[in-house]
Amino acid sequence: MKFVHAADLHIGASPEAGRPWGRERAGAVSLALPRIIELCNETDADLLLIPGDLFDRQPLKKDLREAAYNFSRLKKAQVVITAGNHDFLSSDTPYSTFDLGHHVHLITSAALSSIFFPELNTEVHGLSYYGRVIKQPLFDTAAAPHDGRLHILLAHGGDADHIPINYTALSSSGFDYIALGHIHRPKVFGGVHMAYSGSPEPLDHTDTGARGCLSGEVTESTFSLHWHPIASSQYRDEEIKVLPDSTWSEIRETAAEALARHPLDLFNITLSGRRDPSVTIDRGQLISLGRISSVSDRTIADYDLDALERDHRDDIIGKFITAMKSRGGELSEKALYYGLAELVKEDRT
Ligand SMILES: [Mn+2]
Repeated sequence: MKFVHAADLHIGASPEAGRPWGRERAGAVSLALPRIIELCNETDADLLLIPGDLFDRQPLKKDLREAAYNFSRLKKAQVVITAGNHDFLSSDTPYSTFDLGHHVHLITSAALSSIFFPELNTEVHGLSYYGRVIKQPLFDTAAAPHDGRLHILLAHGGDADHIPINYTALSSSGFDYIALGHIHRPKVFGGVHMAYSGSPEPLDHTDTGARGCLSGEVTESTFSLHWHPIASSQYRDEEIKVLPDSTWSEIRETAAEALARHPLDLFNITLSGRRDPSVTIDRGQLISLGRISSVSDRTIADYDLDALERDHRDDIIGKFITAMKSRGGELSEKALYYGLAELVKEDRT
């Protein structure tokens, strides 16, 4: 049985909303499902497994119509979906009853239940959320029967408020594959048939690294799993080391060069090191270079300590320098520079 495992598509999410590249990011999120469908067709998959948060919130009819159209492009695969904590089911959501296609199966049960595919000799188990929070470890007691069928589990969760998971217990539950959802960073568990596919597109600036989905094949005796980085871009953490003689233009140029190296990607810029006290880090100017999602300034002003101590020997600045110098150690040195930045600021006002 060949499968594609994709979770946490969060259709309808608009990361980076309000930024010039926000609409493009929203477009990338909505393009993930057609890409996954394409992968199903290319790999000749029998099943598309979606363990939760296909949608970013309870879907409207128009969201469901779009999804149904995408699913109609599948040449062979049948789809099994469970609802997660974002797109949880309720009595009034059209999600529970909408016809997504004869080959698309939403498991609507709040307790573990299953769908059997006789032609694949495969039974897919799962449950759907009916609220944002489930604190009970509903998957820990799941067990696959020994009945000659292949058993697959869809499991959305893994933190205290969203079905906590004992991965050791789950890995010995006898399932031929456990398709996990909810954690957006992909994770394949070594030695056991269990994985988080992660979200196919990064959804937040902390989602650094490649994003995509998984494909695999399981038989009674063999198992394989492949990673497909299908995301249109990724977040990168970029550190710019500032030196006491770096000018602002030079710092800005270094950031621009990093952007040019990965023109499709998004950046979290961290500035570190010692800067000339007259150089001001202008976050707005950096962000206006484009595709910079966050700027963190960890630079400290590089003061001429001896000159300052001499010039200010009768006031608090000089006394502070003398006191901190005598302490020694890396921490005191940091405290000295941070404290000095504040004192000098006050001295000027
Ligand atoms: Mn989730």
